[in-house]
Amino acid sequence: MALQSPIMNLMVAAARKAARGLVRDFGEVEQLQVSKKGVSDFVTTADLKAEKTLVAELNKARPGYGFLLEEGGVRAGTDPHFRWIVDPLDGTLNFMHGIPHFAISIGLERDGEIVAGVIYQPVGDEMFLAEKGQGAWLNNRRLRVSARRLPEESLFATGIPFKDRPGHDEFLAQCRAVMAVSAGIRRQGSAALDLAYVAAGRYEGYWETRIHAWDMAAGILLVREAGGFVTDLAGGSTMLESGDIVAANQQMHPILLDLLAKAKP
Ligand code: 2AM
Ligand code: CA
Repeated sequence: MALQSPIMNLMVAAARKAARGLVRDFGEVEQLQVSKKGVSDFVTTADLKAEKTLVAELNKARPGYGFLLEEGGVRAGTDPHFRWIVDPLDGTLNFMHGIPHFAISIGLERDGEIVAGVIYQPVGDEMFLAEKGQGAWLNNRRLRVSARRLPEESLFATGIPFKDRPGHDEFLAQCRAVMAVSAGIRRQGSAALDLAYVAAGRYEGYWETRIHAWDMAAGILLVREAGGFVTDLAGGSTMLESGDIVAANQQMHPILLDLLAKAKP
């Protein structure tokens, strides 16, 4: 592994341990297709177990740090400076449907700034790592955002607001605007992996609205450490609070911001 600091080693070990349980449970999902309710309860349990493992592992090594957890919410720590931001299973709907595109995301915040991030896709064994000032990595390979400069050659990722949430008309307008100028749009169902893929140069850009801090904390650092730009929809830095995020390489970031700003339902 290219990034070898104690904190990275801890985050990687915690992610691998929680992933073993998730992969085992993922293998069971296909057996459970008989009842939809059965699958959803099973996945909720898998998700909670993974979160418990992550909390236990991280807490063992850094007992004072607080947590912001997708399932467990805020857990205050005794150290006021550090906080883990954890999504134990990003891409839950994929997991539930037997689609192997899901990940564990762990971000570490120091005084409000993300300083370390791990996104682990266990089925493909892709470990995305970033540490502030140390670059972004996929397993042992240093990552760099894509060098494509033309929208018509660029591939963008996004996410669709869940059915019981607002924002569908805005989303459709945004898609129309991006579709009209780009090579294509992907909607793969894991915000954490969408960001990791921007860092890896697979997508030129990604945007989504109304998501959560745990979906994006680690991914924000990955994209920035790979040389990309990350802002909210207004070009500011309220992503974690607003839930709106635009991430892209240097050339596509202003273009994507402009397209989204002009897209009106
Ligand atoms: P999850 O799988 O942990 O639920 C899909 O667009 C991505 O956004 C996933 O990473 C999903 O996380 C996340 N997400 C969180 N809240 C969402 C919402 N209200 N609507 C759509 N996606 C949401
Ligand atoms: Ca999530």
